[in-house]
Amino acid sequence: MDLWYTEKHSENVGITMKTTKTLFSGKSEFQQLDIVETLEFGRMMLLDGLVMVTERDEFIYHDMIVHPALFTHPKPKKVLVIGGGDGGSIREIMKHPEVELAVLCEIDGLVIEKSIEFLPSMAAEIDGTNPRVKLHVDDGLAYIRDHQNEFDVILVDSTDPIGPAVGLFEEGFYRLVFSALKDDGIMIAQSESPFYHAAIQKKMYQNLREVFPLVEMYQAFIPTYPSGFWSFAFASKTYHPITNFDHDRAAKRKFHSRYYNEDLHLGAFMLPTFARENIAK
Ligand code: AG3
Repeated sequence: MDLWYTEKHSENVGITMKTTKTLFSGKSEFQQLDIVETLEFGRMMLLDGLVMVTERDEFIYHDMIVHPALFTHPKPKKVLVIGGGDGGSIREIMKHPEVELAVLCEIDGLVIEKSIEFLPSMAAEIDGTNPRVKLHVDDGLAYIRDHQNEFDVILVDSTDPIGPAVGLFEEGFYRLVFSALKDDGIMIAQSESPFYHAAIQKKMYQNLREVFPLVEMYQAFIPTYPSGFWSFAFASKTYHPITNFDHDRAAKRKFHSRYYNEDLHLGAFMLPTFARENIAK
């Protein structure tokens, strides 16, 4: 029997993968969670039917949500991840020796629990054994409301702006992130596909510019996300991702990264014209 899974990327287009078994399927208080085995991309986690991560291409997303900010900030000691319950972002943050503490604030405890069980290559650092990692099962909005002037870097590792993540794309949330950051803090947020999500990007970058003095977009190639062309927002109080980039520290990094490198860091901020236009002031 052939079992194929499709995520629709628009009314008329989708990505389809052959699957061999379902490892977990269940509903939490917030969303539907499925973890399936695919032939081409290894294990895959879906939230409300949308591809969040696959074992084969998650390295691209997690390299790119973490390393550009951590090699731009001169001393990233305290980092917060909002969302990211699969643990992939925390795994990459832990490769930076400057980081003393990484806090994961994920709204859905079931995502953490099932990632530890079925996605160990991502979740290894969130199983409670690393003293540099703290876990909070809480709404990101509620969490940062109680934290001011505390973090060097905040990563918003969210789903699409539908369901529980809607609030994470709004100006009010960005204001809370701004105050939770120290005076020279950086925020990174996944910012959807420039190809399919122009309207979402326009609003999101407008909201960010209301709050942060410096807002840039950078791109990555992620095969299993809509169009394969994905983006991240770099929002910052002082440091610029190119002029303040610590090229030397990135070039001498002591870990292997299969997507990120010191040259790609610069190239990722160069955008095709249509992507630039999505976020034009
Ligand atoms: N964050 C999900 C990005 C959105 C994917 N969208 C989609 N498939 N329609 C991934 C979290 C990884 N830590």
